[in-house]
This record gives sequence, structure tokens and C-alpha cells, in this order.
Amino acid sequence: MASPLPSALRALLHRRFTRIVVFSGAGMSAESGIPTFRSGRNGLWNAFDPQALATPQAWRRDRDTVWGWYEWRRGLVMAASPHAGHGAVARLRNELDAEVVTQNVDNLHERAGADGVMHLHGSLFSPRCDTCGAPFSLTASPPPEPSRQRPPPPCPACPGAIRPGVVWFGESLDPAVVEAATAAIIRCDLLLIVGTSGMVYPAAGLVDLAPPDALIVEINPEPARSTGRIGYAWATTAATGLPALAEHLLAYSR
Ligand code: BV8
Ligand code: ZN
Repeated sequence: MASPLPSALRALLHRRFTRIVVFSGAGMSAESGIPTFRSGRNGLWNAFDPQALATPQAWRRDRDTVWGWYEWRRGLVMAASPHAGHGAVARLRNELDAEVVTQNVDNLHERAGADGVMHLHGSLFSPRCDTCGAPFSLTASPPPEPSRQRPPPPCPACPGAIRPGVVWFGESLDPAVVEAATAAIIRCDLLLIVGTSGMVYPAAGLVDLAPPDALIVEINPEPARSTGRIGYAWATTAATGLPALAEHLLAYSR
């Protein structure tokens, strides 16, 4: 049984929403055991600052460490499971045609059953050659505790090396994904912002494109800086808040 909605939020939801967008960040995956960017560091990578590793400079300087870090993260995701919040988002996607925009590079939204997820910052599961761009399928699952240094696979088609399929700091986002996410947000009537500190641009700026009459609800245990236009900031977690919200929205659509 999902936890009850705060009465003030319930009052704001007393209408049918037909153009819902879910905008998620690292906090969406925290309850699946995936560390966020600003939580405590994890063991093997304690000394590393994600923002220092997630850059083209780091790749040029020390590919093996960068590749080892992403393989460790890919292994974490593969060993993790989507939680009830991911399931709720998948229901909103499948039953209410909601759009899902994420800053996350994991595949937990998809594994919970949501398709058409817009990955603003790419994915751990779409590596490509750093030279010719050829996509590469990583069939082998990473070792449980990859060593710090892991040489990336060579590209089968050119002298390049296989890099993570993510957008690094200082790299531009895929214009097609930004365009699709923007198109969804500018027409939404309900925007659910889940688990993001709202500090990374241009992604964080997309939430400000919601129409003036859209209701914006934020789900985050700590008030974030997502947008000045939050209609309701629900200080709860993704795995708690989203099932309750989805249940209410689905009941209203019947
Ligand atoms: C760009 C993929 C144009 C990689 C990521 C100097 C030089 C170059 C660029 C810049 C610069 N200064 C500023 C910039 C722009 C820069 C930027 O915004 N920097 C920030 C740090 C200021 N942006 C870029 O570089 C972007 N590109 O601008 O291109 C350009 C081109 C050339 C030159 C200049 C500009 C590209 C940014 C994309 C970076 N890649 N990810 C990877 O994953 O390794 S970003 C990465 O960090 C994530 O994808 C995510 O977007 C971000 C982390 O943010 P969050 O998801 O919000 O996570 P966070 O940990 O911060 O917060 C978690 C939240 O969850 C918290 O609020 C917490 O309270 C909450 N929470 C915790 N538990 C729960 C919870 N919520 C719910 N439930 C819970 N249980
Ligand atoms: Zn290549």
C-alpha cells in the first residue's frame, strides 16, 4: 500500500493530468543502491571526484582509470534492481503516456518497464569508439570488483578505443535528445522532478521550460534548486513518493 499523499499535495492534484513528464536525477536510483554524485564516495573510488573523472581531459590523461570507474558503475547497475519508484514511473509511462526524461546513465527506468526514456547524459550501456564513433556492444559483464586500472577495449574498426556512451562535463548533449525532452516539457501539464540537485546545466534548465500553468512537483528528501516554480516540494524519497503519486494519478484517470 503506497504511503498517503500530503493533503496539500492531494488538493493540488484534484484534476486529471494528460501530459505528464517525469524528470529524474541520481536520487531516483539511490534506493537501488546506486551512489549519487553528491553522496559519500564508495570504497574503491573514495579518492576520486566524479566530476574530475567524467571529463574528456580525464579520458585523455588516464583512460584505464576512467574505463575502470565506468565498468565498476556498470557492474553496480547490473547488480542492482529497480525499486517501487521506477515501477511507478513505468506505470505512468505505460498507462498515462507520461514522458520520462532522465539525467541518469543507468537503465533502471527501462528495466522497470518504461520505454522511450530520454537520456540527456547518455547511458552506461551504449559505449562507442572514441574516434570513429562506432557503437560497441559490451556483452561481458564487468568483474564484481574491477581493478582501478582497466584498459578499454580497442575499436574493431579503427585505431580508436571504446569509451563510455555518456556525456562528460564539457561535452555537448545530443541535440535530438534535448529537442525531444524540450518538446515534452514545454507542453506538459504536470512535471514531476525526482532526485536531482538541479546543479548540472543545460539539463537542469529544461525544467524551467514547463508552461506557466503546469503543476511542478518535486520529490526529494532535501529541497533542491531545481526551479523557482515548484508548486509542491515533497520531502520524501523516490521509492516512497512516486508509488503514492502514481496511484493517485491513475485513480483519477479511470
Ligand atoms: C555542456 C554523465 C556545453 C556522466 C553527467 C566549465 C567547462 C565546461 C562546462 C561547464 C563549466 N562550468 C559549468 C559547465 C557546464 C557543466 C555544468 O553544469 N557543470 C556543473 C557542475 C556546474 N555542464 C556541462 O559540461 C554539460 N555540457 O555544458 O556543454 C559546453 C561544451 C563545451 C564547453 C563548455 C560548455 C554536460 C553535463 C553532463 C555531465 N554528465 N553525467 C556520468 O554519469 O559519469 S552529469 C551527472 O551529474 C549526472 O548525469 C547528473 O546530471 C549530475 C548529478 O546531478 P543529480 O542527478 O542531481 O545528482 P546529485 O547527486 O547532484 O543529486 C542527487 C539528488 O537526489 C540530491 O538532491 C538528493 O537530495 C536527492 N536524493 C538522494 N536520495 C534520494 C534523493 N531523491 C529522491 N529519493 C532519494 N532516495
Ligand atoms: Zn573506431
